[in-house]
Formats: sequence, C-alpha cells, structure tokens
Amino acid sequence: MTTVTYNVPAIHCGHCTHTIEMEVGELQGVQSVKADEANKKVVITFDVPASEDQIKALLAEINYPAEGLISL
Ligand SMILES: [Cu+2]
Repeated sequence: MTTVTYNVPAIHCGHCTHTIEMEVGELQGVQSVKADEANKKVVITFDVPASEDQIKALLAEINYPAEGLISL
C-alpha cells in the first residue's frame, strides 16, 4: 500500500474535491482519496493494480493536474 500527496492547484471549491474523489476513487486499486479544498492537496492511498502514473494521468484527464508530489 502506498500513500501519495499531490499539489493540485486547480482545486477551487467543494465541487472540485468531490469530482476528484469520485473519479480517482473509481480506479481499481485505489483505497482512499481525500481532496483538501483549503490546501489544494489530494491524498491518495492505493495498491496494485493502480499506479502513480495512472493516477496522475487520470487527474490530468479530468483537468486537475497534479503539480508536484509532496510525499510518498
Ligand atoms: Cu471547483
């Protein structure tokens, strides 16, 4: 199990956090997603078959690109 925290500057309201949590939460292998509106961060815990590349690709696809990995 891996937990990553990303900066996602495109987050600007509760709708954004909801969208991110729903979309990323649908990826197989993702255990939990918590998007933080105030800090514009997303914390994701995942296991195989999900991967960091896949999660970042999805975030970019839904117009919430991850602009930096804060921690592994
Ligand atoms: Cu929004």
